[in-house]
Amino acid sequence: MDSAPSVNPKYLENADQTLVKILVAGPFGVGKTTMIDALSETVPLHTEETMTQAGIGVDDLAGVQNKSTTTVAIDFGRRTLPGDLVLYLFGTPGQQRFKPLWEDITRGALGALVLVDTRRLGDSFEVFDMIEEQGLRYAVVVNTFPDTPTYAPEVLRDRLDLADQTPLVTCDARDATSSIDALIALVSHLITHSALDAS
Ligand SMILES: Nc1nc2c(ncn2[C@@H]2O[C@H](COP(=O)(O)OP(=O)(O)OP(=O)(O)O)[C@@H](O)[C@H]2O)c(=O)[nH]1
Ligand SMILES: [Mg+2]
Repeated sequence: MDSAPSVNPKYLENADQTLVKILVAGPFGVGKTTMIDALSETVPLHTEETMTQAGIGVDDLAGVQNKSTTTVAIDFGRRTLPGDLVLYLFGTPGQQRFKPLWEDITRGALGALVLVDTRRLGDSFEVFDMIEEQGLRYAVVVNTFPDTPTYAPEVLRDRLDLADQTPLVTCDARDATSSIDALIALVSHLITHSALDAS
């Protein structure tokens, strides 16, 4: 009697993929949730809550007046890059009051995209401190808004005190192609400077 080939349903086939956790960080309203929406090939997970009058004087909406919600826990998405590199994207909340959560979300990440808004550069310093305390490699992504002032890269590097090898790119977080370029800048940096082997 013929018997069916034995298949053990308990195990999945070995997929030849490299799985990497990437952080998307930055201060309040800089475009983290927007970028994960643009990048994710799966339906992203968001934890948005409506901003109420209680936030007036606490969460500064200057420059992002149309913003009506804020992330209160995490954003999550997934993006596969050529070479079967699967990036799990974890977005943090923006406000400094969530700092303990930033540190929790950061655990196990290989690198970070740090979004900055050049209209409010000072808001980014606390995020940079946290990323550097955690020893994460990162790329800096300037998310451009209509009234974003333009700085020469060397001026911006100086203002943000960036190391020479840290990638500095400009993007529109609403645009997938632009956001993927930022992600590739980070991944190239990680491949050059860390154990990540995408081959
Ligand atoms: N013009 C322009 N608007 C943007 C861009 N990225 C985001 N926005 C808008 O800016 C606002 C802020 O975007 P969010 O993605 O919520 O920012 P966030 O960093 O996730 O904010 P928090 O989670 O509250 O810290 C939203 O109203 C977006 O529609 C951009 O590249 N250009
Ligand atoms: Mg958000």
